[in-house]
Amino acid sequence: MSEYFVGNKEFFKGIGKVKYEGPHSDNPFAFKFYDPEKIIAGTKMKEHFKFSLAYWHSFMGDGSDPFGEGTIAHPWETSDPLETAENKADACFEVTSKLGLEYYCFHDRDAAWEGDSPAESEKNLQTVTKMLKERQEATGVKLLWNTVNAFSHPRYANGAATNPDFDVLAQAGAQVKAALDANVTLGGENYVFWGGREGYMSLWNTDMKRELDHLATFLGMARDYGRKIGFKGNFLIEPKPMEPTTHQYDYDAATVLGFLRATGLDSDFLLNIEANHATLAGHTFAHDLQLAADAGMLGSIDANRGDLFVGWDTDQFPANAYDTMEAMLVVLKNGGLKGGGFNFDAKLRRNSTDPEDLFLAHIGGMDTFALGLILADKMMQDGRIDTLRKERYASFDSGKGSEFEKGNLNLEDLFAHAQHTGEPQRTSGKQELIENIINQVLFG
Ligand code: XUL
Ligand code: CO
Repeated sequence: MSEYFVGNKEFFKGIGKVKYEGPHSDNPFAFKFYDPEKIIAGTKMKEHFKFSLAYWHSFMGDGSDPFGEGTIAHPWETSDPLETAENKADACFEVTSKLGLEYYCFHDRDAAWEGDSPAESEKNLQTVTKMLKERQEATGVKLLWNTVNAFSHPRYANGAATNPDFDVLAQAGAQVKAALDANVTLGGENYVFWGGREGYMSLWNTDMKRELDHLATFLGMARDYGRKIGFKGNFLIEPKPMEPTTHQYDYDAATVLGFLRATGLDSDFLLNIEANHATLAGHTFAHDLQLAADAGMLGSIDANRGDLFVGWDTDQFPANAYDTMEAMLVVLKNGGLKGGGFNFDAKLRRNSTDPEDLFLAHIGGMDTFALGLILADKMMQDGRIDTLRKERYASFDSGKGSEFEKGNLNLEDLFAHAQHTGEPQRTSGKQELIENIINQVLFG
């Protein structure tokens, strides 16, 4: 038995603790770039990231798609839900410990099973919470966030907190109450709301205003309950533009920021930005990160990647260092995330059927972000791009431009200034130069 085995059963025998061996190692089970203790930009790599495993993809995702059944074996699945839950808990803490992932995330229905009533479901979750707590204590692995699955059960076909039927909304409320209780027992650092089916498919049968008002009231109730039972972390909203509904109320970072500010929820709720959700909304990952950071509301990250040739949420493991470099530039300049971490909301491809693939995927994801961090730091140290960007706005640093930024001018002042200065000189954005510098810094 491996020295890193922590539960009752070991599911990935033959795979031991994954270590850093550096960029020249040919060991597929070693990190090439992720060196947890290494200091980059004044902070240990592991502290920059707080990497997390996603229970749902790692232990529930079986490679099935709308065209075919699962392809990936789940040795933890049995006919007894209690035994299956315990097996999954063992698998979770085995994988996190062996990979050096310091955190995990789960939905209520990933970890526990649904009962015949809210009280029974709550009891099941409490049973599993005990198992998780024991394993957290044995390994030191912590809960980054948990959430509820209020979208898979048929009762949620018309949404959860935005369902037109109050009885369904109350079922979702019961789930959130039990999940917040579990969070506090487990010392969860954040709590997530992803929209699920909070949106609509046809405006003909939808009262959008009423549904959005209900969502705000529901989120406020969750906040109040969480604070009452001692939850001190951040509530996070995870934007997504589509899937499963046509129009999701939490479309993208800008939409969610507007909603939180309009409803006064912005003092307790931050954003959890997912790469593939940003790209589905027609933005880059960095765009949504930057919006959240500029608002002081960048809470956490769901680290994955989409396939730009495919128009849906493919939830692939990160592998593109150029994208992670852009993301890490935003995070570094923001001074990190506000209490969150990097959760691998990512799944294996349908044809990645070897048990070891789960390890290789996480190693790749962690290495790609580590590489992104190293490159972002290099870019910041080079400094040329930051200087070019700053210089573009030099006209606002003094004179009338500076008066404008301070709010000291009116429209007549703009008229007088325009009349006085005449046609402005054309100024290049220098995009090609910047792209050349990026390649030089990365590969030079
Ligand atoms: C769905 C998604 C979810 C959330 C948690 O696209 O990203 O897994 O992260 O509910
Ligand atoms: Co996600």
